Amino acid sequence: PKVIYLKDYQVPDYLIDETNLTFELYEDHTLVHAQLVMRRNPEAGAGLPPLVLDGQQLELLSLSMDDRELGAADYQVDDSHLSLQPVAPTFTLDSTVRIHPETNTALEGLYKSGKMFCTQCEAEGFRKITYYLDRPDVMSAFTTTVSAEQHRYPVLLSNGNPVASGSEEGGRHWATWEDPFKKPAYLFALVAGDLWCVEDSFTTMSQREVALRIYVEPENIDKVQHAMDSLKKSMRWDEEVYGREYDLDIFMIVAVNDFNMGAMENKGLNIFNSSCVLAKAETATDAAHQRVEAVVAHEYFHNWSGNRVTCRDWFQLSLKEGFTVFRDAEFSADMNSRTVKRIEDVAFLRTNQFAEDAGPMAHPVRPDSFIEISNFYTLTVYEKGSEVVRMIHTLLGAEGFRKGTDLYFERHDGQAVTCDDFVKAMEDANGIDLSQFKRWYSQAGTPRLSVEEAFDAAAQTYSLTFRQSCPATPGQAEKQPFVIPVELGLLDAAGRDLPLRLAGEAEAQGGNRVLSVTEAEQTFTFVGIAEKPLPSLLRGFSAPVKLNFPYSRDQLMFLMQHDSDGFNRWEAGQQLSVQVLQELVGQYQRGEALVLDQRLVDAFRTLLEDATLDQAMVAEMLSLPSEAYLTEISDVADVDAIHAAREFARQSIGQALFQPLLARYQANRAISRDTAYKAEADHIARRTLQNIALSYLMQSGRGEVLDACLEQFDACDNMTERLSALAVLVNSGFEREKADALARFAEYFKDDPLVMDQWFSVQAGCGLPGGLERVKALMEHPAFTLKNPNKVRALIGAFANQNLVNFHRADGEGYRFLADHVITLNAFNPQIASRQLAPLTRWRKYDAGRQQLMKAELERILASGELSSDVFEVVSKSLA
Ligand code: HT7
Ligand code: ZN
Repeated sequence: PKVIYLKDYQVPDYLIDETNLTFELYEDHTLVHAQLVMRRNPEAGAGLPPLVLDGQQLELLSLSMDDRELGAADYQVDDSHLSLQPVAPTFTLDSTVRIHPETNTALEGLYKSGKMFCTQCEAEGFRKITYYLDRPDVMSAFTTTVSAEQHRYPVLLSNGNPVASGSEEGGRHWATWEDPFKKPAYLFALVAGDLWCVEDSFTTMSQREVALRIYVEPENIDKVQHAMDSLKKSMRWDEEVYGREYDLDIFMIVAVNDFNMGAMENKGLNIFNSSCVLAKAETATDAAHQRVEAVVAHEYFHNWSGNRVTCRDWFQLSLKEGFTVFRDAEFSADMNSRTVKRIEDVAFLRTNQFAEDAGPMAHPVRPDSFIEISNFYTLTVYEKGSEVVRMIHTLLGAEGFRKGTDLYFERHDGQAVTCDDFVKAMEDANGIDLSQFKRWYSQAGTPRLSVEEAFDAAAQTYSLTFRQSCPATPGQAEKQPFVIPVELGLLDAAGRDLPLRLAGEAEAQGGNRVLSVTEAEQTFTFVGIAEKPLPSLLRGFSAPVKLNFPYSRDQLMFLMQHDSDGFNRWEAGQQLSVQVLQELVGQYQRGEALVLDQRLVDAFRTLLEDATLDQAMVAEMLSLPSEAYLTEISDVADVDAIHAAREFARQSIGQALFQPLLARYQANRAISRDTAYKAEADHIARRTLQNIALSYLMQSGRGEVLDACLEQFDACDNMTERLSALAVLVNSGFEREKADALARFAEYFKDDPLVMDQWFSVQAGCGLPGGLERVKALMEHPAFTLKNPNKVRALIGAFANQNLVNFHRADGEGYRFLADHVITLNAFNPQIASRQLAPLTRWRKYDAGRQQLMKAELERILASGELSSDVFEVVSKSLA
């Protein structure tokens, strides 16, 4: 397979001003007629080079240029291109191709999900629909006509505004849609199906009425209101916070069951994985409700950050994705608890993106090369990309950042641009130089930041010396220093923030400030500090780095109680837990009896007994770091020791704090019992704490807790409580009750695929012995199919990513199981196959025996026959 390099970028030779498409949808094929109004790109130089159009899996039926039919001698076709020689600088090209959506299992291009036709064109799916210049810097005005059998497909949708419709002979009908905004082909969408819709409207800030429609299959019509509410909140928020108004007369969302990712921001016609749009109390958890809110917002925000201003090429993917993730994170922070949202995002980033940064697929936020672009929809491009935008926000402040985004949108509306253009707008709007900062876009790897303190009582100075470094990553041995914004405070003995004055400054500038660390080693000296303070560093996780400061456990307990920054209160608790758990890991490895540091128990007791604390924060702080995070921070991860240590800590805490946990549980469950479900922050906080308490209590194995758990399982009115109770049972030793609950749950929800996904996941994540056998048995369940990506993620993905102790069993059977399924999936859905590979790529983290076994499976995949470029790229880079 060919490697594509950023340095080879060239402007397109030709442009497409107008794209007129007609789709004739049939059960055994589809005909696509494309009329492309084209011209030579004036920026590309003189002469008329050959026109090379992208096209894959297309059967060319006819081709004409300016109404002159072309014969086989006039063009060349191979499996990915159609080439021909234009004779004039402007011309119209007409083509007709036959395609087969009914057999398209890769879910890219035009395909069928159940009974409905739908599309997924990002990144390079449009070339499976018709011959085209399928690259994001070719932007065109699309008119689309869809024709299909009326009875089976009463709803016919495409981008833009509806302009005409009618009936045809033979029970068929048609509809024409016109999108006035020029767009790249990756934003094209088409849907045809028997769909119902919930309709609403939104009045924009300039008083225009926009029709809002969410289309779903009829059985899901009662699960749409939460998404509609989320959409309206998103539209208002983007007006208020960014001054961005929606532009078409109609905005549509369609839910489909078979979808490779979460959702897609096609202009005016967003297509969603049903898991990211459907939610009601009885079937979706709090987390699912929050995910729907976040994904609806994310896709809506793309209308400006992605659609109106798009990417010049796919190396710039983070231009739209990093920025839009930052926008959706801020939206969620404003709609819910800001601190909790930040805690969740940072925990996710540190566990998963840091692992990617430390592995064989490590790449910069703006990659330099790729084989298959689908492999670069990564945590680095999305999540780290968002952190990079957040750092710009931190450095410029909210006002400066808004000036920068205003300039960016104004300057580049209707253009396809680069990450450099984004940063330039920030620079120009604020009169600053971000050239060193841009290393965040080009250098891969997670920087280490170690901090040393020095207190001089006589001089009343306190110095912090920062040393930064960044490990080598594939293709990048040496790294230059980053600009690292470090938000910090200094706490006095009473836990108050001291006024902060740096040497040379006339006066103190508050008790919280941002230092810019720009050198490999750099010292900052604070003056007027009478007593040695305790530093609170990297508040709010102000930069995506691994911070190292030698806190004692007592200091961490102090920060847990007193830090004015909520995020750092949580962070202190996490660091304390990590120290304690690592001590237990050591004891386990040495064959010693495990002894839990009582300070952790005391800290948790204080949290539980203080009724004034925010319940959401208490819930976060009572959650121990995950096994995956403990793995990420280990040099060589001992899966068994980590599992044993964490389980022991959970049991000890459950026993030692039985009474306060029970009190919290009972109080919260009583309120839940008497209150109708709402997916609002205070309700969610109450249920989260209730369910964490329940999971600790269940460690005791006491009958009274089992009764409480069963009562919750049976009597609750919502999926959050029901699924938590089920998860706790599944992870317990109450075999009879577990089997009974699982069976009753499956019987009741067997017709709801999204609920069955949760049923699969809960069992796939169970760390009790025998996990692989349970997962293999579940693959035989009638509700399971490898053809549906949600099912693959729910069972295989959950097992390999969340059930580490079973996946990494020492005989390598977990690895063999995953490799077998990657090989199977490779044949019909390469994107999903490639994404499942991630756990195997992390082989360097494990002991020599497991390394051998994991590499052997990667080699077996490589030798298994015809590999897609998706799977080939990940496997070959992992073994390099
Ligand atoms: N921009 C969308 C990306 C996406 C995608 C990429 C590759 C293959 C399938 C896909 N489905 C959606 C989603 C987003 O970030 O908003
Ligand atoms: Zn996105």
